[in-house]
Amino acid sequence: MRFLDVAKVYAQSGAGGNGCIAFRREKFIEYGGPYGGDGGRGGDVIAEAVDNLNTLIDYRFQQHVKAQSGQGGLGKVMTGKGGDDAVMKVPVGTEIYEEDGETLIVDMATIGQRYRLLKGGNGGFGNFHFKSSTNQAPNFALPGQPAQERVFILKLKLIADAGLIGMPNAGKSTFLSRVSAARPKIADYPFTTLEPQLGVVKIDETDFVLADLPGLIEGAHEGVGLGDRFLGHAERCASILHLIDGTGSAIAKTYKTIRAELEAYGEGLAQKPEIVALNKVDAIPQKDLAKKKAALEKACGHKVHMISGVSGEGINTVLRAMASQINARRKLRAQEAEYGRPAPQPRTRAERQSVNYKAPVVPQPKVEKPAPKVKAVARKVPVVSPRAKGLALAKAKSAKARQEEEEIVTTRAKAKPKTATGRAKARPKAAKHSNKARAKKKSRR
Ligand SMILES: Nc1nc2c(ncn2[C@@H]2O[C@H](COP(=O)(O)OP(=O)(O)OP(=O)(O)O)[C@@H](O)[C@H]2O)c(=O)[nH]1
Ligand SMILES: [Mg+2]
Repeated sequence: MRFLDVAKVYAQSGAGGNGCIAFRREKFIEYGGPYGGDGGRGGDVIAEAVDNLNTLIDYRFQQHVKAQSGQGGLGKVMTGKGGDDAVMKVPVGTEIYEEDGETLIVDMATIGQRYRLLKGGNGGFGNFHFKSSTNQAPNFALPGQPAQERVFILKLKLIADAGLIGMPNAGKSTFLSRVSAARPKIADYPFTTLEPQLGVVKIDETDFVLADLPGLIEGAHEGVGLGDRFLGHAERCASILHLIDGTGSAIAKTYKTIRAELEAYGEGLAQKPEIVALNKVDAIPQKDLAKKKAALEKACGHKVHMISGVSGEGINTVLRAMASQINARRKLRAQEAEYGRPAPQPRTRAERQSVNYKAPVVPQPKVEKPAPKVKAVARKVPVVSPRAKGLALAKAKSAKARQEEEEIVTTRAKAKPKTATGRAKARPKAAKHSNKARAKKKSRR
């Protein structure tokens, strides 16, 4: 089966069914009234990631995906049948883009993931829906919503844990066939491998998927050779094994050429940690071995593995190095999955009211709170200038003196005149109430 990793698909959702205009006509039932049902919903277009697909080849032959339209409403207030959804089955790792091929809509990265790409139209309301006291015989209904249609670009980025990159004839396919049960084509001419090949590798306790990618040459980012489009499959890899043909002469230059292509491709590929291996050591003369290794180490700036895909030398060491990188990422992903899970939703009222309803109910021992410490707060002493102080003093003094004076006056006024016996003198009677005054009044009359 051919490998296809890019496909263009025209998709259309189902239109909604029209509402029905009908009236109830029955023997002995007068004024039956409106009786038309609603139209059925149109089907959606849904993308689903499935396990048993490895290529988008199906979309080479089926480029149009259409969901069913909803049926129109019927009399007796019968709703039309809804249209069936169209499910686009894609391999895990497929990215779905807009027609421009740049705007990512969804990344179908997990098995069983479903995503609605297009929504089916709603069915129109039948005339039964519009009956009211003021319009008891509506003779109209609504049409169903139209279908949506769009073009999608599907790009498959294989979910391999590790990828093999290098120049053509570096021995990538030989390496894959040595470490896995995959049987890719091997030959001593460039571009033997034209599409990615996958194999499952088992080392110690780790199983991982290794992808053999077609060879890269200088200018691949400009489309030279097979171009760099297969590098997309290395984007998701946790580990990248860079193989260099040890029998060649310009080893450092070869390494730098591939690095330049990774840089030119972008997408963070050049920043990924890589494992560098000098391949075909079985065919390198012993005297050149150290020199070539040193040259490559100088070019890449880190450890270089010496391996041979034919004799199997150094292969297990390289696989262990890859497995440790893969395990580190798997651990990270597991932690992400554990901590990043959606929070459980409270279902009952008591749960909703409780702040942390998932926390185990453990009786907590009572801890007596220590008395709160009272802090000594320094009083603020207002800063008063000596002149203001003097003025305030003088003011206070004069106020005091005035008060004393007032007190003396009031006590004097209150004090009653005393007789020789010491008793207070009786107050003189008012003149008009005295006997003399009365006698005077009488005489005047
Ligand atoms: N001596 C020796 N020859 C090797 C080794 N690995 C690969 N070869 C030979 O190198 C040639 C190319 O090997 P492939 O595995 O097809 O190389 P490739 O990197 O897959 O090449 P492309 O698919 O064209 O990119 C074949 O003739 C292999 O027999 C090795 O470890 N030692
Ligand atoms: Mg090959």
